[in-house]
Amino acid sequence: MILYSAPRSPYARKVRMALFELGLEERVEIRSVNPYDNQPDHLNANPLAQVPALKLPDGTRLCGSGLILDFLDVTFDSPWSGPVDWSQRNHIVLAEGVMDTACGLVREECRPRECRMDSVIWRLEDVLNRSLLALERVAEQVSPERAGRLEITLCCALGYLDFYLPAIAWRAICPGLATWFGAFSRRPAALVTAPR
Ligand SMILES: N[C@@H](CCC(=O)N[C@@H](CS)C(=O)NCC(=O)O)C(=O)O
Repeated sequence: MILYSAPRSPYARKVRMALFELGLEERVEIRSVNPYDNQPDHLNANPLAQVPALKLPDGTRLCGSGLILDFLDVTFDSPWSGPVDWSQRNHIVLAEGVMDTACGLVREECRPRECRMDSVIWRLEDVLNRSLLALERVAEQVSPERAGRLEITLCCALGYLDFYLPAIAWRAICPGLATWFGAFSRRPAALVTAPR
């Protein structure tokens, strides 16, 4: 299997963490790409020009972290397989949304000052705060000993905030998640894949 990845992408990190937690890291060749370089083999794997994308030995291409985690879940005996817990699935969607919103904020803040739209930034910050507050309620359900899909997604979203948006004081509104994140971040899969 070939994984098209980028060292600082929180979406690619989700997949790399899942592979590591499943003990599959030796079975995957990681190809680090800059999505904006439009490398032909990357575009061939993902016409959206995004990472992550996974190419299977039979040539099948899987685009996006959600689909790739679904594939790993179904194909390998993942710790997050089992009966569907809809409330937990909703929290996973919220954690994915925090990642999307944080990426949107970083993109907006990277624009030249005169092109930035304060109204967009305020809205994204508002969404981030509200979603983080909602996620604080799962602090009692997550454990540093379990690396399920919710934990992996949360870790990558919060790690992205720390790395790219350190001014967002999420620990102040999410003390429970902050404690969990501190412990979960010491797992080998989190250490090996941390953005740097
Ligand atoms: N929904 C996708 C989002 C992937 C994504 O946005 N990846 C970013 C890197 S963090 C990317 O490749 N951006 C390049 C672009 O959109 O042109 C997923 O879950 O994997």
